[in-house]
Amino acid sequence: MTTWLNMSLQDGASPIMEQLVFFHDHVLMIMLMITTTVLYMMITLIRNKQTSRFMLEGQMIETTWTIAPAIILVFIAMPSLRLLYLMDEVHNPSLTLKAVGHQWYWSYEYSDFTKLEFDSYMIPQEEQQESTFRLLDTDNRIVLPMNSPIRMIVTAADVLHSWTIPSLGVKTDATPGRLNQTSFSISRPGILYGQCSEICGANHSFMPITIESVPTKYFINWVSKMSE
Ligand SMILES: [Cu+2]
Repeated sequence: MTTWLNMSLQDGASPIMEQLVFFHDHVLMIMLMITTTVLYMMITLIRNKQTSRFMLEGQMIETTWTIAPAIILVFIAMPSLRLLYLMDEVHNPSLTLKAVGHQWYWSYEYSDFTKLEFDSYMIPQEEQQESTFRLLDTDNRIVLPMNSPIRMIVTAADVLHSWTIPSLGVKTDATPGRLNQTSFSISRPGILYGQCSEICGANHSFMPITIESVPTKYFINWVSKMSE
């Protein structure tokens, strides 16, 4: 999760998010290259007298500064498309989790098990403890096994919501009457936080998402305890 002085993106908790962070840094380097060049050009333009008795045209430089941006764009487009298609892929999942957005809480269904479903409300400020994070912790956390491919099915019951976990690189619209699919696998144990990312009404800021990523055997224990 994001803490104080944590600028830029959160640490990736899934292989996809790690790649997204690398791509972000890669694009930032290209931007740095462009902005320094443009800044240099602007300063030189200002510091020069714009007159010359001999120079009438510059075919070479004009060709260069037309083609160069196109080549730079290819270096951004290729890795971007690679990631786009990689994120869209569903690699035969070992577990399916369905999230339903409500005004204003999330409810979850583990469709692989019988009667394993629950609502997940934010813990209100009055009921906070030392260990809870304000506006981020929920009364019922999603428990998921780490290192296994998970299929997410996202939908909504009333208005538009968006199911988001920044450290997993997942953001899926929750639309009433539609099932949206995405997938991820969590690469480490821990608690992952997220929030609704679609302005959905008065309590939009108060319907957080909490994932507890645990080793598979802990997950199996949890499932058998929950479906008792
Ligand atoms: Cu919402």
